[in-house]
Amino acid sequence: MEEISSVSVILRRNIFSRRTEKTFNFTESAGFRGKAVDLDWIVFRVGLLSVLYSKYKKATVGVMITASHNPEPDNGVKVVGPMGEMMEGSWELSATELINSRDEDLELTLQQTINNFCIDATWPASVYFARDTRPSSPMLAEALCKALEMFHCTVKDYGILSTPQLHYMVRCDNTHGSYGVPTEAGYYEKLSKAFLAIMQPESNKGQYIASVMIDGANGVGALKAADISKYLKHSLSMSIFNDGSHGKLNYKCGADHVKVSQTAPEGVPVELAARCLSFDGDADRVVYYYIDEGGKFSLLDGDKIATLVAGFLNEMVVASGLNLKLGVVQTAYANGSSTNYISNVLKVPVSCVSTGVKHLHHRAADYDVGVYFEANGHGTVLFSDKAFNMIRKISNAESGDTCQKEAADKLLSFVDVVNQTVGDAISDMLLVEAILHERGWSIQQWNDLYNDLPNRQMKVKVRERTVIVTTDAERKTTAPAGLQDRIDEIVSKYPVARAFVRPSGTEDIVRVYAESDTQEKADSLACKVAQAVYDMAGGDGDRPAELC
Ligand code: G16
Repeated sequence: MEEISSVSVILRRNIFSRRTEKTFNFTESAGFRGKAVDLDWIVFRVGLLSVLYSKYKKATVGVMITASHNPEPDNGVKVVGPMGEMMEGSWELSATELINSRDEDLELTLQQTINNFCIDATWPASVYFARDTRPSSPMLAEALCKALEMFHCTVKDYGILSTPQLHYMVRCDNTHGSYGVPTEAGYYEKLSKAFLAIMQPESNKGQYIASVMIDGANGVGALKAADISKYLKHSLSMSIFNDGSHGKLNYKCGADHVKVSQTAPEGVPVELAARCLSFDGDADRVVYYYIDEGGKFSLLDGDKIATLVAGFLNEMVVASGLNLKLGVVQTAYANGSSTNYISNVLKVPVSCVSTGVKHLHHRAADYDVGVYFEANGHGTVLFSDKAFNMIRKISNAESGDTCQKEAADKLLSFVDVVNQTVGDAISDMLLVEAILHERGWSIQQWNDLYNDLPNRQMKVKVRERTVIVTTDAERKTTAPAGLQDRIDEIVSKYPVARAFVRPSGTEDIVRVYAESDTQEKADSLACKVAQAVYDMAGGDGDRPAELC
């Protein structure tokens, strides 16, 4: 590939040259994240990677510039595969090598990637990209463009999009429109048409059927929620707060803040019993919450969404007369009560995988209908081709059971409300609202399905977080030596307790999760486990015990 030599020319001019000796990791789910000021050269290299990935896949791929839930000064970059999935795991190593390669070796590393993956260099690459609302994103988009321009590939710059919107665009392009139209209007039209078919606002005499208060995390989700509201007629009234007009991205607001702190965000006048929800910075996560009559804050996180969705879809599948395998995929963060509810009340199979959407997405694809949600609110539903075709067949049948046909018709609308490419805060909100409408439930009735075990998450700063190595879907550690025994010993002193630790893939910290039968015990357990991590894994800075 002759274009590769122009990479060296650019680097010789000191543009986008590697500016540090530090080693970086590129992960499939989170891509790469760090302080935005240090990232232009990394984004440039990810641009080169995306061109090779497109040639390898012989399809359009995507690049999203975002650091999602991270603070505003951070930024990051992710690569999206042709069907809207995350980049293949086998490319993670090459991505990491490309980022860490010395400038003088970059040409060779690119060539090695071409050889390793037997890439047809003549294939015309196609890369779609978008960015979130961070002030640093335009500068990083320019670095990306510089890489793409060198390869004469098809490039489409969507400007500001939510992460799931970009995933949707890439899939639409590669399925030649059968998944949808690869424009923002196409996205809004697809979702809203399906939502309106379920909600039927015309029957409600100009009154809104449902209403929500949205915390947009001062990010892209606020803009896109305002856009789709124009398509939703009187089906859903949205009051949007933290819309980015003032206030910092993800600061004391947004899905991650609400989930971890288990408190309402700043900037949202949470009203009694109102359905409130928070998106994260790139609108791929959503969590719900409300204040009850006793003034208590209740959080309905990804686990509550998964149980609502799985319970409803399971009933619809049965009502359609179909024999489809429906299952739920969770991670170790899933509240123990949710897992019990899914297995013992819904009687639906549930599996646990490592953190990161790509793990959940992959496992969910084993089911005909796979519902996956991380407790943090990141998730979606996958309908296999088999499931879709069977549902459509019942729906299109000219004779047959009317009730089964009605259920199948409805299921088809649900299929189209869902963005199956990746977790999508807007699509998930519509999915939840549609199910609550079908059930006739308030947020409190939804919450009453089961009681969460009290739980606590903490962060521990250590010198090198990769010293923590995990196994069993991150529920146990294998290193440093003795840490798991120490955690087991601590946990054994608490009733109905569980705790685990794992290195974060998006921040330079170790995460601790603990649950027990009271909030005090969950807090105390988290503190003790955090202290064990600090003591045994090279703690840095404040001792957790002092923060507890
Ligand atoms: C990203 C992934 C999520 C994952 C999260 C974990 O979230 O997309 O699937 O749950 O990272 O973060 P950590 O490894 O720091 O716990 P997001 O929303 O920030 O892109």
